[in-house]
Amino acid sequence: MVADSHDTICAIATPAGRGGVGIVRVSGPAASRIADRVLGKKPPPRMARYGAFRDAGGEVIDEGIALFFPGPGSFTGEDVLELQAHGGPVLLDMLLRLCVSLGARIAEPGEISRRAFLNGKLDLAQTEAVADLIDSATEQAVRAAARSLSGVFSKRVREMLDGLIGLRSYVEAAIDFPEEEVDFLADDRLANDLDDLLGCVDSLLDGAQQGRLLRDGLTLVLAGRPNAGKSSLLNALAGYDAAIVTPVPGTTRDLVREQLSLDGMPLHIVDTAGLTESPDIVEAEGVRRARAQMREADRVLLVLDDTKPGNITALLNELPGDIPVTTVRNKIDLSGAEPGFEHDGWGDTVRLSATTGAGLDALREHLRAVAGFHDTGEGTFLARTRHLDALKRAREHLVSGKTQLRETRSGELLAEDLRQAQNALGEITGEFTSDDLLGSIFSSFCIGK
Ligand SMILES: Nc1nc2c(ncn2[C@@H]2O[C@H](COP(=O)(O)OP(=O)(O)OP(=O)(O)O)[C@@H](O)[C@H]2O)c(=O)[nH]1
Ligand SMILES: [Mg+2]
Repeated sequence: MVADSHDTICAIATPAGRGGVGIVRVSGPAASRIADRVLGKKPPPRMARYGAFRDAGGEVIDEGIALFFPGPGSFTGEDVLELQAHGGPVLLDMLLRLCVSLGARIAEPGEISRRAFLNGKLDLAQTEAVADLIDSATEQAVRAAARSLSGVFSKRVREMLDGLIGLRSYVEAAIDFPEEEVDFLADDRLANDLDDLLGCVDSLLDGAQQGRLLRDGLTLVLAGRPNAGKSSLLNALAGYDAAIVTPVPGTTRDLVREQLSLDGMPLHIVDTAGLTESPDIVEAEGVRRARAQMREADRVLLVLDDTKPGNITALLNELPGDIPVTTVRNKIDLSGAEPGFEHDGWGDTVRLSATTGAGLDALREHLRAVAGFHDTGEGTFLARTRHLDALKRAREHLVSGKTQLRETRSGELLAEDLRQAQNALGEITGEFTSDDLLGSIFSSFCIGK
C-alpha cells in the first residue's frame, strides 16, 4: 500500500511554546528540494549537519541541525527532512511558512503517522501506540505503550490471524470436496485448533484489558446521603484535602474531581453532593449533577455512615441500575465494626474509617480486584477500547464456530465464523479498517504526530 497523496506535508513536531530546540518536520517528494533551498545543500542521508537555515531571499533565519532521511527508510516511508532549530514559536512559524512557500502544505492532525501507516511502516495498533506513548500518564503505561509500539501486541494478533487463515483454508478446502466433509468435521484437529485459538484470544484479551485500564483507568463516583463522609473518603484516598469537609450536611454541591493512581492505574474519582430531597435550588442542582455523573461511572461507591446507615434498599434504588456498586460503610471508628471487605447481602461491602484510615487498604485491594488489575508484566500492551471490542468479537465468532462444529456440523457456517473472526482481528492491525475509522483514529492525534 502506498500513501494516496503525493504532496508534501510539514508540521512543527515539538510542543507549542518556547524551548531550547524546536523541530520542523517535512515529509514527501518535495522534502529533498526544500532541503537544498533552505540549507544550500541537502545533508547526506541520516547524517546530522549543522548549518544556516535561509529564507527565500538568502537571509539567515536561524542556525541548527538538519537531518535528511530518504524514503523508504524514514518514519513515514517518504523522504523526510527534519530541521532542528531553536524553539521559539515565531521562529518555528517562519520556518514552517518557508517550507510552505517552497511547495509543502501544513499537515493535518495525525497525518504524519497516517502516512507511516499507509506506507506500511507501522500497523494501526503500533501507530496508536505512538500516540498513547506520548499521552501516557504513568510509568507502567509508558512501558506498556512501548511494548505495543515495538509490535509485541501486533505480532500476537498476526500469529492468531495466521492460525485462523490456516484453519479457514482447511475448512474451505474440505467444503469443496463434500465427500470428505463428514470425516473432516469429526476430526479432532479442528476442535483442538479452535480451542488453541480461543486460548490465545483469552490471553490477549487479558493483556489488553489491563492495558486499557492503564490507559483510561477506572472512573469511580462517590455517592450517598449528606454527611456520610464522601468528601472525607476522597481526601483519605487522595492523601490531601481535595474537597471541603464540615459537619454541616450539604457541604459538597459541585462535583469534585481528583485523578489518583492505584499501582499505575489511573483512578478518576468524583465526589458528589449528598442525595437528598432538598428545596434549596443549589443543593438540588448538585444532586442532579451527582445522578448524571453516576451514569458515567465504571462503579459507584455508595458511602454510608455505619452508625446510622438508614434505609439502604431505598438508597440503592436511587442509583442507576446497570452500574456496579460497592457499599462503603464509613465511620467504623464510631460504630466499632471491624475494617475489611465482605460480600454480604448488599453485595460488595467495605467497612472503613475515612478519619483513621482503617480499612482503606481493603478498599484499594477490592478496587484492584474489580478492575481485574493484576501486576503488569510482559503480557500487558497499552490497548484501546477499540482493540478490546475487536478481540471480543473475534472470541464470539470462535465460540460460535465451535458450536457449529459440535452441534450443526456445518462446514459452511464454521467457515463463515472463521472469516468473521479474521475480519475482527484484522481491524486491530488495520488490515480491514474502513476509511471512516481511520479518519476518526488519526484526527485524535495532535499536529506533528
Ligand atoms: N468519626 C468519623 N467522622 C467522620 C468520618 N468520615 C467523615 N466524618 C465526619 O463526618 C462529617 C461529614 O463528612 P463529609 O466528608 O463532609 O461528608 P459528605 O458525605 O461529603 O457530606 P456532604 O458533602 O454534605 O454530602 C464531617 O464532620 C467529618 O469529619 C469517619 O470515618 N469517622
Ligand atoms: Mg461532601
